[in-house]
Amino acid sequence: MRLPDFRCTENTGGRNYVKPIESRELWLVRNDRLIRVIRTLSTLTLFAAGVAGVLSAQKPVFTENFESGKIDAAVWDTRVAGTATIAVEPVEGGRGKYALHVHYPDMAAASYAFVVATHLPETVRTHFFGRAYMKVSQSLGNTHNPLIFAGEPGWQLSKFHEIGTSRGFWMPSYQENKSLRGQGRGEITFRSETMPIYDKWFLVEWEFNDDPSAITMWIDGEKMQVPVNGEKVDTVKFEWPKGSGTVKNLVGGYQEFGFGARVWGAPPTGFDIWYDDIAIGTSRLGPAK
Ligand SMILES: [Ca+2]
Repeated sequence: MRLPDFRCTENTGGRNYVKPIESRELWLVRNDRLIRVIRTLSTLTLFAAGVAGVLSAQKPVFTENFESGKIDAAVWDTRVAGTATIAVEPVEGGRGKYALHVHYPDMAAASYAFVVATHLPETVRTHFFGRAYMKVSQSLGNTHNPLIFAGEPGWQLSKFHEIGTSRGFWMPSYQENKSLRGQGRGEITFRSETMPIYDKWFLVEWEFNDDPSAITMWIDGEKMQVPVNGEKVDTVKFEWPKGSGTVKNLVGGYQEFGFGARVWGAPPTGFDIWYDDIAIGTSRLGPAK
């Protein structure tokens, strides 16, 4: 490398002289600083790549914003019984133009309407986080209303974790709906003291775990506490059969992810529920970007 010309002229007391060595040293010091800056930048670049890797790991494995304007049959199984209906429709004031709309009529009995995603990857088989924006038209009444579930194949005759409501409050639960009554069928429910927000879009997030079996929920970013044995807890845990000590593999792997509405009983007054910007991932997802 050719060094620059270091000679510089100073005027001291009317005499000019040259100080080449000092300038050369200065150049070398500066060059050394430059190398250190380059090394620091390289380290920062590697760090940034690491952060990007972590962030990409947080990307959802599944998203649905319904902006195609229809229930995509390649993504969703539609499971409907009785008079409840489910469809993708334009929604004023929603998230984008379209959302998933479930209508549950007055006095409807033995009815449900769900869309179920069945092709999610192995990475969310045992443990996953979910997010959805929801709007609920009015009180969901006192009945037990399953709304969101994840479980083994075959819903509604399957084992699954569920988010529903009961007596008008959010209620996470474990459901063994696979076996016949008296032959293992049953449920573990934890009714909260938190009501759904009505007539307004809100964000619901959840963490489902099959090892150990547990559910955590957030409403508009705030962790929902649930009373268990007189104490408020952030996470409800399941043991099945009750008293068995078995707390893992209750669901047997999440292979179906369902969104809709069902009512055990017949609500005097029907209701409407909208879902939008649904996402599933391996870590907490937060609001839609
Ligand atoms: Ca939408």
